[in-house]
Amino acid sequence: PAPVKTGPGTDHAADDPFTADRTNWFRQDRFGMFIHFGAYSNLEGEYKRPDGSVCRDAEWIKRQCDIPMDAYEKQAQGFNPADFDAKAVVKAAKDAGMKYIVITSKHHEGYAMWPTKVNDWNLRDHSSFDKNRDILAELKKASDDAGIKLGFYYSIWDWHDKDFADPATFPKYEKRMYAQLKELVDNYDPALLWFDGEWDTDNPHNPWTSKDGEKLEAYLRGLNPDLVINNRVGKRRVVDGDYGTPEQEIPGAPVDGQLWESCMTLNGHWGYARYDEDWKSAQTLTRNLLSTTSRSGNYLLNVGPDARGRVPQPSVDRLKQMGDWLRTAGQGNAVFGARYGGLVEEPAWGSVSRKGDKLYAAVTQWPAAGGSLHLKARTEFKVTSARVLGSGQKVTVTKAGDGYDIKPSGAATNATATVVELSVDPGP
Ligand code: FHN
Repeated sequence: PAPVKTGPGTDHAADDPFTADRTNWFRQDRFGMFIHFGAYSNLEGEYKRPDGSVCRDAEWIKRQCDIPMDAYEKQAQGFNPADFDAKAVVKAAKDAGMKYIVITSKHHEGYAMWPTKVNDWNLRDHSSFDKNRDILAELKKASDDAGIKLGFYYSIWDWHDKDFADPATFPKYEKRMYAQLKELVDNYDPALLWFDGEWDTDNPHNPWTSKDGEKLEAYLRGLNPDLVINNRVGKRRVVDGDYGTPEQEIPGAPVDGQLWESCMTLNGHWGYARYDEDWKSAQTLTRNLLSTTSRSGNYLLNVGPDARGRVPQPSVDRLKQMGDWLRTAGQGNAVFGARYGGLVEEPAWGSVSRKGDKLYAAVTQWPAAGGSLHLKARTEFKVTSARVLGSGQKVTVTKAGDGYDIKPSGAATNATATVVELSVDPGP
């Protein structure tokens, strides 16, 4: 393939040209599924204390509800996600148009969701689950069969491992962590590792530094040079790893020359919380995806399976609606393989992404009848034609002042967004 440009105006960090090849798929795919699934899921967001009081949280429930470790281990013993259906999870991702999946292999609780040999705090050795099953292996096979890439979230911060909290013994924990990561890379061949918990809030002793992160990153690249690694291996400096990881927000503008991915929940929690019915609409979720793409970012949208391993139906329904919109009339071209518009300023009425010689203006606020939408040009370019995807609506595009006016004929609009495809000649 042609050498990929790096630096401002591209998706690549100026000082990280070799990243280009490794992250090509990541940059094209734009849209992934995050899965938060662990021993916390077994509580489904609620813990009944011995005194009868109820405490609520999701993946942080052990810490936020001050559950003693022995009580937490006891509840985990009853964890039995027998209904976890990897094919159904992958189908839900595919139906959404998602191209990759990142599942929590180990969250801060330290509980490994695979049969690790490093300790017995894991889904095979400490649960009521079928000891012959391996959900990460099931998900890997289903992902491979469906042509979807699989990545693993791994928390550096570990509430269960006693050596984590003591600087004198932290190296022992670090050794176990390296061994677990080697298991994950060797046994499941993930495309991506999503680190988290490289910081600590209650544990000032955690001596983890960016230097440790860089050492870990070098080790992992030695295991597999194609691994895409996020920036949470160090103290979340953007240049650590391959891409930045804003969370629950869409950065205000593309960070020219940087690659990033915004992770968000579908409701109010990462892990499953039975009481949380605050589901975002498919319209909001699709607009988020269009907006992140228009700023050269990826969108990692989360689902939290329940204690039996089932993805909540409201999540599945919204993901299907997103995929249906993306598959309509090529509207997905505004996302897949697309990036920061570059030629125009971001408008207030929507977002603009670019794919080759096409600009995709995703309109979310049409003007009153007779009005038009203005696109302010950042550089000289020509519009050679324009069409609305997904409807018979006509638009005229005319040079106007510092850019172009898009004038719709008639008022037909698309509840989620109306995509106007502009063929452009970007000039020399
Ligand atoms: O503490 C975690 C949290 O539980 C969740 O996993 C998010 C997802 O990005 N990461 C941390 C908070 O930044």
